[in-house]
Amino acid sequence: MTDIHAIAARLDEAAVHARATPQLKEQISVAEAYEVQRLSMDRRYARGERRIGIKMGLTSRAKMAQMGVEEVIWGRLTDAMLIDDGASIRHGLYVHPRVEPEIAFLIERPLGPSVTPMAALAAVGGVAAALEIIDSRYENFKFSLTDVIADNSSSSAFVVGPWADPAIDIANLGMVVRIDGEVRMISSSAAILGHPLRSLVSAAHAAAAAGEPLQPGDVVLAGGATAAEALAPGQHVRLEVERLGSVDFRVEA
Ligand code: OOG
Ligand code: MG
Repeated sequence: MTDIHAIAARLDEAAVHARATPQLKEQISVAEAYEVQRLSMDRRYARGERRIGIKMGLTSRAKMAQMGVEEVIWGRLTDAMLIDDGASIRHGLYVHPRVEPEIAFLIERPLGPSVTPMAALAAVGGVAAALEIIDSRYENFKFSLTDVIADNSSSSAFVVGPWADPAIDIANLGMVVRIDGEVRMISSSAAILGHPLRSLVSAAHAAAAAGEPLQPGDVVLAGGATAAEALAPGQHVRLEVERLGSVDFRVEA
């Protein structure tokens, strides 16, 4: 019998000690992988972390192609993962961190499991440029669909820019990432499932189905609009999203 508690403990330890772990040998279902994720999050909550939202993953073609997984996934975000806009992260706290440009939503009204994009938008209090720092706990950043789900969809940290008016049309906004001033990634918010609101609809569904529906104050990350880039100590990363504004952070050793 597969010991999903043992898998959750192994993945949590890998994250805590920033040490890569082999991919899962166990054949588990997608439902079991989400159960592992929940159990690993329980370990974080027991250490005092608080869930503050969820992140969607593999919502763009570029991300699916980069990771070789063709399924939209989700994970939980905690207060310990939230980095202040303009602050620094410590490279040594991660296994092999990467960064990707995203759009964030701030939830203002509860969201049930089946909402239309328009109903989802009506529950949003703000939208912002965001940078997600992902860090797979698996060796060489290689994983299967169930591996990555069990690993909380590589969640490790995120930075959110100033909240902008949700009335701004986010269908097709230019997104540019500069690393040390040099343009390194260019995309559009349309790369995220054709429209970032589709990702929010998926998030509402996933969260409610897991028994933890989106609540006022929750943050939702819609997913990377481009393939992710590896981070190195000393870098300064800045995302500018047309009409929404910008967000940045630094990488220390
Ligand atoms: C999985 C997490 C994907 C996104 O925005 O697509 C993700 C990974 O690529 O490690 O966060
Ligand atoms: Mg992401």
